[in-house]
Amino acid sequence: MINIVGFADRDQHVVVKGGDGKDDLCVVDTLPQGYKGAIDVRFFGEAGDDELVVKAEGDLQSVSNAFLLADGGAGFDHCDVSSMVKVVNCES
Ligand SMILES: [Ca+2]
Repeated sequence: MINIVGFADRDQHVVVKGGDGKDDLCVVDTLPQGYKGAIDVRFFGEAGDDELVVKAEGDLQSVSNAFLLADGGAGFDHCDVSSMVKVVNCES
């Protein structure tokens, strides 16, 4: 489980890579009250059959620009994401 807790006055730029093998990865991005920055969170399962959970929570009202990605990569991957997250290469 990876928790991302941003600062109210800073942009977020995050890349997580699972590497080879079967990964069970969970990331929750909790935005503080009054967050006005940009979000760029990219989550890669890479090779193997992965379980990816990517969620954005907290104060999303004033986010200036958001890009959240869950990319399962090769293998048979399962993704569970919140509404803002773009999903690619996930089979279920
Ligand atoms: Ca994969």
